[in-house]
Amino acid sequence: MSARTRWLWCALFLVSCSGGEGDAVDGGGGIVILPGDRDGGPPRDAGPNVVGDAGFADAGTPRDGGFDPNRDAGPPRDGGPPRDAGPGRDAGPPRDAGPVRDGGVMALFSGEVFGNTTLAGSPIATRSDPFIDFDWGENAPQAGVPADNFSIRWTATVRAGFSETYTFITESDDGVRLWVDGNLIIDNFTPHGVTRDTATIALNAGQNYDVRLEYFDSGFDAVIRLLWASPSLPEQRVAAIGSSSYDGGVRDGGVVRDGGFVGGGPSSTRHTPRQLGSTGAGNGFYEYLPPNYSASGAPHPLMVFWHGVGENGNGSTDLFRVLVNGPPRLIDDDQWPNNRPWVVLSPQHPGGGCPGVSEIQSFIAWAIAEYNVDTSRVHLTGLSCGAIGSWNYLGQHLDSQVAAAVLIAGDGRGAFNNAGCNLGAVAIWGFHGTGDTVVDPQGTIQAMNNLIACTNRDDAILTTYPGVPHDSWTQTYDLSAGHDIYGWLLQQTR
Ligand SMILES: [Ca+2]
Ligand SMILES: [Ca+2]
Repeated sequence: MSARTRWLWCALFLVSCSGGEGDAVDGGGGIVILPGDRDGGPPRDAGPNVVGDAGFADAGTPRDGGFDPNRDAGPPRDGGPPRDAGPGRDAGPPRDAGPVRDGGVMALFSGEVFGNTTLAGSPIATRSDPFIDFDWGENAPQAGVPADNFSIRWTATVRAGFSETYTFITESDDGVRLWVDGNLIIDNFTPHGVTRDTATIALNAGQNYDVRLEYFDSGFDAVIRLLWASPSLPEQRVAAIGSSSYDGGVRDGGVVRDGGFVGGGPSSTRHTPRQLGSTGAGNGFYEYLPPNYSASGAPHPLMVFWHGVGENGNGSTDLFRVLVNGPPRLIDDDQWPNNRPWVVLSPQHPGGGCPGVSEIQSFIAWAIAEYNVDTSRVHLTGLSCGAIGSWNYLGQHLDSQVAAAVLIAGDGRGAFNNAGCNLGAVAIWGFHGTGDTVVDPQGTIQAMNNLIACTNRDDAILTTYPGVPHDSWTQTYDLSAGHDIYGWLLQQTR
């Protein structure tokens, strides 16, 4: 969802979307949902140490006896060669040869481009697009195609998320016509300036539909967009459905036709909602695929992000809440650089409370089987309730799936009590604002200091933000606090 859409939603539903969630936790016990809001706390930069040192909140004197401020500044403390430098870690044959692995590829609109306005003759070029959303101005749409007097036919398969009346919307300069499920529902194949056309059609949840859009530009500007909306679906670009394993074998709309690799546009173009029930996962989730991801290429690291309690939801109509904070927000806002190599999955926890241990374990297991990912580089991250659940998961499953975790404003005391120094098998970087009145900062501080005191830890880092309230995640995930969590995670292997 765009930032605009998100704020509209926030306004409509009176939900705090900047902080996004609030929860109170009594040492891993019961959760109390508060009207939490990061704006309710003291100003983020009011702490004595925050402003002075380029805004690095943890640059000050350690406040938590035993915490060495240099721990997160120097080279890796194990002093040895990088742990992923050993021979052969990635040298094996692609692990994605099996039939399962071709899930998760992104489907695209497949386009044929013609050198006239009537789609006549043979195509002069082809193209593959995650969305139809273009304003080419007076330029040509691509190399080898004229700037005027061209036409494009796009085809794809889409899937309805709801059994509702959908409105299909085109914005075009010049002509457009649109078929859904074989029905010509928009027919404005005439020269014109940018024009919005709409048509409605009833669709059924979970059903696949063929979409064909034909478009031409006869001169001057060239614009074409394809959007849809329903009572439950905010207006947004139409996305083709995502993978052969989800759709029963419709592969030709997808990456197979495009050399087998996902494209390299802005991050949001590869971010796809996967509603509960549309995949084999136990949660609805948002899926981000990095550029060049493919089912058969080099495996990518996997990041699994768990949100806070305010973003809990049913995994389908509520799924967009996942976009409120953390990596999925950055991805959706195109603030996620293409050189971050992870497949990022952001599941939505249903019901109340925080995600459970088995819920997290099962989701990761499914993801590892479904996507072409490097199982030595599975990284877990979460904020608030998502961090609490992740801590609890680590306390039981240690490094059986995960190499490292970045856990923000959570509570790891129960995990340490459970696993003791064995928790050190996972590299953990814990963050907490000391002004947090929603989740006790000691939940992170005590757990991390206990872990740091262990001799067999892999890597353990504590960063506190003096005076910062519950929302310490925004400045952590967007790197504005100056801690390169992404670079650090990529160094961590299992
Ligand atoms: Ca033109
Ligand atoms: Ca035109």
